[in-house]
Amino acid sequence: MISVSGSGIPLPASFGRSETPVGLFLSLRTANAASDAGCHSRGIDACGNVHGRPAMKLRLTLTALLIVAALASGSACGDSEGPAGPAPSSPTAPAPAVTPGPATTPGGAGSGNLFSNPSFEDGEEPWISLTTEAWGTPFRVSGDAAHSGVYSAFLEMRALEEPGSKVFGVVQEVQPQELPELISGYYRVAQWTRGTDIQYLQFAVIVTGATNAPQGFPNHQIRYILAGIDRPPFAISNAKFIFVGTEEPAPDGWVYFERNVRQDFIDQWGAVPEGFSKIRVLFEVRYDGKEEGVTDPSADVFYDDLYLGSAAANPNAP
Ligand SMILES: [Ca+2]
Repeated sequence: MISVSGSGIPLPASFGRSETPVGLFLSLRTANAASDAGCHSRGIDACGNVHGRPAMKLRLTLTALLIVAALASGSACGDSEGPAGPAPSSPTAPAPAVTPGPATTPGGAGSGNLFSNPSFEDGEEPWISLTTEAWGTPFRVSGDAAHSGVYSAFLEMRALEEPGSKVFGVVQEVQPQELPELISGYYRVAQWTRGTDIQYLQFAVIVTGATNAPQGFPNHQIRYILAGIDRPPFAISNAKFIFVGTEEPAPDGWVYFERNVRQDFIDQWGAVPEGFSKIRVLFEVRYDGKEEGVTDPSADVFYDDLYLGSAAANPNAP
């Protein structure tokens, strides 16, 4: 089974940050346990609350003597303190892991589109490609093809010798208060060389932090297969697959796609997600389960005019 992060679920940046200060604090405590002077003079920050408060309140000679005696025993800032008590606050303390985002991400030209720069006419931002190991060459904005305007997002899939998965995609995160109703857009496949069984186009909707969804998952996903395969590419517990198209992609020509995301979450996960912190949407071409040394899989794929919003305001309706 492939990792649940296969289509891009990197650990949030705050995850790593939150550990560093704790580790640093433990290091300081360890160091101070071996340094009587540092422990005693720095009070709360260096030694923790338990030892800090009495040292500040009581400056009686007897107390000082007792503390010196305790330090001499090696226990004042040592393990006897145990893990109780939070890490000390400091200017370098990490921000809370979850902070409410803006109500909405500005849409394209007041269209009600939750995606910014949905037609790639304003450069790359805020679209990104992920940088996890499974991801290949990042997308780039290209003038070689466009459904509207001059530009589109270009994904150039090329296979490496190494076995397994490789994802080529363009991604945007939004933070609406409610799950949008509709997702739509266009893709165009300019070149397609099948070189392995599991080679396909998909878009994926990943909802993080839903409070009313089945618990025990890092997030809740629906992966929409657009072309290339007619069965799930692998088992993954936190994703449902919907097959929008299962044929080999037609060469050239823009292909329209749309799905009612709200209805799909009801059908697949039992409810429209609520209370979530963000929605990540990924548009991809990729392969999975490739054998080592096979370098035949190849594709040139464009995405353009991507939309996320109400069905009534869908500008892509053909
Ligand atoms: Ca465009």
